Amino acid sequence: MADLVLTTFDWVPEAPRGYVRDLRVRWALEEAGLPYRVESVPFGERNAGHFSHQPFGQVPWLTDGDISIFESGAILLHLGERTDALMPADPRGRSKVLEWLFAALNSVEMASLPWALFKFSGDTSDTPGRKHLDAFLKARLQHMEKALAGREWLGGTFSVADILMADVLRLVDRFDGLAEYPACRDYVARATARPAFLKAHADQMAHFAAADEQQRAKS
Ligand SMILES: N[C@@H](CCC(=O)N[C@@H](CS)C(=O)NCC(=O)O)C(=O)O
Repeated sequence: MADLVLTTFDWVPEAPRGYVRDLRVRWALEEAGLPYRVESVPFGERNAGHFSHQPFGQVPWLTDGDISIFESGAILLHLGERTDALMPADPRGRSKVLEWLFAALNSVEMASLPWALFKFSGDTSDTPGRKHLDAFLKARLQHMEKALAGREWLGGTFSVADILMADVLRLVDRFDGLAEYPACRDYVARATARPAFLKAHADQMAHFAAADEQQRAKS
């Protein structure tokens, strides 16, 4: 089996720690029990080598032997195709996972990310654009609340779609945006109680803490 190498930043500020998207990939790799190692690229200076793997100068990307893949959704799909632990092999089960995987990214995160960026920035202005964003997210969450009521996992069994959807909703929960959506909140709690998530999260936090430590040792 080819080596799996996940690349993330060497350091990020405190606020996004625990939410950097390499976590989605770590989580999937831990769920699947696939061995991997983590490499770092500078957060500050993004060189041509970085852009050759990730054309927006972002993280994460994954190399699987001589294949290099960017976009967390594409990476999770790639891993899902390697193991039933992340995506069922039968066409019906697979199509369920695919639709929810794209829904997480293209229907829910499309609304939740701009909303969360306002929250991160501390901007509390009540502009028409802001109200529009709040309403956009609310509409998506109302539908997710119905979709998740009485359902443990989106595709029947746990899959990469749940990794993406739970990670997307978890960021909303961080800013208390799920207060009126108990099924969404329970789903996030259920997903993030999984040992694979806990390990992935702890490893990401340790990765960035080690960078702080190295910085302190140098100064
Ligand atoms: N759609 C991309 C987004 C990747 C992304 O936003 N990465 C963030 C870290 S979570 C990043 O690299 N931010 C630095 C930047 O945009 O310059 C994915 O899901 O992989």
